[in-house]
Amino acid sequence: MFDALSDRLRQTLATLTGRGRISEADVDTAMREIRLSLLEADVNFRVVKDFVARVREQAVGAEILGRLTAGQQVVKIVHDELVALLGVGDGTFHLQGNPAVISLVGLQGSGKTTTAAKLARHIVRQGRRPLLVAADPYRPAAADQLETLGRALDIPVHRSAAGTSVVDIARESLLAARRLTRDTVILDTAGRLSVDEALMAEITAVNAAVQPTETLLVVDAMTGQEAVNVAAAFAASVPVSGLILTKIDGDARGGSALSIASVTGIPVKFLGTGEKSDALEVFHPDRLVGRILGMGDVLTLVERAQEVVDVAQAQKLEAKLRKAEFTLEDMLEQLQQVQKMGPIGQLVSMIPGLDGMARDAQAAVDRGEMRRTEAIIRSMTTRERRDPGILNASRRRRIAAGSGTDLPDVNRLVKQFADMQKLMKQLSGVRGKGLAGLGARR
Ligand SMILES: Nc1nc2c(ncn2[C@@H]2O[C@H](COP(=O)(O)OP(=O)(O)OP(=O)(O)O)[C@@H](O)[C@H]2O)c(=O)[nH]1
Ligand SMILES: [Mg+2]
Repeated sequence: MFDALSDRLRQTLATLTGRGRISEADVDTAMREIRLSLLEADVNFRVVKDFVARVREQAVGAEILGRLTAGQQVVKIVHDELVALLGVGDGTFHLQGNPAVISLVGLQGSGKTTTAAKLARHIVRQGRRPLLVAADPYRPAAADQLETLGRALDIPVHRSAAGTSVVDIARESLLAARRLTRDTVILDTAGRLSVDEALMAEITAVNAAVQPTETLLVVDAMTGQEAVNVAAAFAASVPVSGLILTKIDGDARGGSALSIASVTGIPVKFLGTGEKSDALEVFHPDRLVGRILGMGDVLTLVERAQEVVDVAQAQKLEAKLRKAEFTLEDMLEQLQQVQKMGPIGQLVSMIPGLDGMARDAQAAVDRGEMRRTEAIIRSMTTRERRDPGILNASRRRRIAAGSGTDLPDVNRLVKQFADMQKLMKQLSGVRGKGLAGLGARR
């Protein structure tokens, strides 16, 4: 679905990364291209406007312009802003209570019944025991469809006697769940042709009667901006806790998927990617953006790093980084960790936009600079390690002499440390979830 957008964005960003230094005019050209790509992909125009303004503002900051690898930094900014755009609100899928109640709502044909089966299968794999509920009192065929799906997955389906109200169906299904020792109830409600008061009243009544932990709005991504309007209308009258975008596998341009969370303020929780019961993906904004921009596989990096870095330590480090308390002492510890990770050039090159740094890092290892770095840090006082800002010329000379290195070596390290601090801050700033956060989620 995102192919066209992906191609254009990649092309635009490639012209930036190809160049060492970029000017404000380069940024403007790139922003025009990005704006067009997004509009062509059918992203809501207001969303596009804000997005481009935010990216431009950061990209034009004096810190970036004219610097080497500036283009790559712009890529990073675009990446982070896209993640922020998609990652609105609390994306967790909540299953509290026994039984936990999940209600699926949405317009006719949006994919509720199909998605109910997909969700049931999804949570079975997490060790739960779902009960599917045909909560559509109007069409017996709807219950038949759900029963067929349930049978194929070996998941029981509850249906009440014809003519039972939705609220009563929901209540009865809770009793059925206890009887059948099922811990999760998934309500497949009736769809309507339009967002009307009767539909909203029904959803409100069901919510009051059985208090779902999740009221998920199922929207058809193929309907483009209409999907955004529908979601906004629902959100305005009933408490919707999350969105499920279906038919992402279709040939729509994907713009609704990119703007819907930002416009409605409701997090996307799942994507429907096909008609089969296994075609459901947990929504990870960072991964989708990675796919669209085709940049390095940060998650692979995280996995690799996790194999050697103890999670608790990583989290402690991350907290320090975020509070800018990361010191040279921590760097010393990190150096030792990094050496355990194997070829670091390879590792760092998996982070988008850091190819140049990967080469530098690998070269540093090859030249034995890690050991020299260690010696320099060991020659510092504790106070100096914690606050390199106090390292004036005479202190630096003393450290150089003490570690058997030269003044330029010390200067370089202090500068590298400052750069590293900046980089780590960027890395840990991915929606407030840094390396440890990303890793711990898996
Ligand atoms: N390609 C594709 N088709 C889907 C997806 N989700 C649902 N469909 C198809 O969309 C059609 C409608 O799906 P249903 O699950 O019946 O929709 P519904 O919301 O339950 O419809 P009503 O109960 O009539 O309101 C079916 O043909 C599904 O196979 C998806 O993610 N991808
Ligand atoms: Mg249905």
